Amino acid sequence: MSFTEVATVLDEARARFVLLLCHHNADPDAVCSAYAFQSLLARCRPNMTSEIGTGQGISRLSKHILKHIPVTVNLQPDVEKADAVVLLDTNTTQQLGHLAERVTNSKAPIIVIDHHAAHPQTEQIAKLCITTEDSSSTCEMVYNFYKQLNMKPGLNEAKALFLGITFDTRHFVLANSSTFKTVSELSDIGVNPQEELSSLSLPMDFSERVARMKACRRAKLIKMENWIIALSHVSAYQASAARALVDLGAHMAAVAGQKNEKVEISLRCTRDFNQVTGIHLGRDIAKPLGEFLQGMGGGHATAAGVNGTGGVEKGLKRCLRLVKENLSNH
Ligand SMILES: [Mn+2]
Repeated sequence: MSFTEVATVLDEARARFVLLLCHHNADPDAVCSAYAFQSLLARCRPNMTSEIGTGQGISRLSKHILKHIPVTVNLQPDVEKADAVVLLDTNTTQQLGHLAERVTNSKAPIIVIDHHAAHPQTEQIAKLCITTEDSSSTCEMVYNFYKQLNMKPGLNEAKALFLGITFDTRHFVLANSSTFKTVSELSDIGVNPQEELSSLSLPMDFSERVARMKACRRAKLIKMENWIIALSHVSAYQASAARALVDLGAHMAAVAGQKNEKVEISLRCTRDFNQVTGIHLGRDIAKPLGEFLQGMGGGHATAAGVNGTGGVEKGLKRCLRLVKENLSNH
């Protein structure tokens, strides 16, 4: 899978304006791969202009990174104006948020560059899908495009690629040997890993620190089988507080917060808790808890959230009961 294929599609479309789209709440891998791709395109196809766009904004961490790297992201991209659309780190149109329909209906050729397997529906609408599943990140794929063209990314592009790779490999926990080779080459260009790593951690607000510590002080610990379940409540930053409780040692944490009649509950657990018990927080706890609280709940296996009505006490009590029931079911 090579950049030549991408260039062929763009040349055949006689593209003048290329739109590079990231998924909603674009993470550093999405934003940084789009940025490095944009620079590559500007160098090898100077007659083409391109723009980075996203349907529903970029993540807080991406915003933080953009303070150091000069990336411009258009939050209201003109899909209809594009002669070609490139989706980066995005393998379904749903991930484009409110741009999904406009991209699907676009007559311009669509190119997908992603390290996740292509969705069959995406393959149907795309002219070209480059999906390298053994790649650590979309950033590593874009770096390989540079190599194929015998080009070296500039310093800012190299920094961006480094940040995207670091983020997507969860600080190299998921890295493979090619990742380390890539990172070593990026360092040769002038990236200082120690310096860059610091821009991947968000400075924490004072109020968030207080919320996390209050949640810990108020936590009620329950031992079920050999699991420690922590329940707590705090008026803001519930998700951060639940994460803090799990970091401290709880296997699972539920942190509730009340605003008028509304209650919000964030759930977090360790990977181990999910794998051994088979409990999927989104499906098994948040969803029924949301229904019970006449609201909505859902999420991932180890991170989920619920919105509903009722008190903190009532919500946490039901949450604990759901955990108990699920534990005895497995
Ligand atoms: Mn990614």
